[in-house]
Amino acid sequence: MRHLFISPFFQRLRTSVSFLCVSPISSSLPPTSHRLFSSTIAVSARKKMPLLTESERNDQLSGLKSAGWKLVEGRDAIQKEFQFKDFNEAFGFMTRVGLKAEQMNHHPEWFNVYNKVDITLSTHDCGGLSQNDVKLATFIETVAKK
Ligand code: H2B
Repeated sequence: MRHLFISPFFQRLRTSVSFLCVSPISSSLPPTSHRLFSSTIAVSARKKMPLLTESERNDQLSGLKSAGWKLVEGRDAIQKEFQFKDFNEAFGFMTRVGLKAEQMNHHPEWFNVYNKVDITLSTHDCGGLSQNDVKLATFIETVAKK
């Protein structure tokens, strides 16, 4: 059985690796005849985020709770509702959070009506709260305060 070693660098990235290859067209042709071909292999392995440990929960969720984040009943997730002056401000906030979420490849569950944005954070890959939720919630707080 063959094993493919994927370094931690690639585990954190979903990336693609392209390579160029030069190979003889046929053994019957002179060795100077070559064809070029390229190929792309996708390295899509991603490191699974672990759930927050008990001490991480105590240390890192307490600050977010003071900022108004609440534990969701019946699932391992946090939730907070944000209110803005109008839709323009709410949508500007969602745009900034959305761009960060895409950069992190970690996306909020959210619901917007006019000037309100209700956000729930949880990590689907591990079925609960992970460092990604703490990181995104902390970023959301900095954006909301602006
Ligand atoms: N967002 C959240 N909140 N949790 C995840 O586990 C998650 C995500 N995983 N965004 C990512 C995308 C995964 O579904 C894709 C396939 O990379």
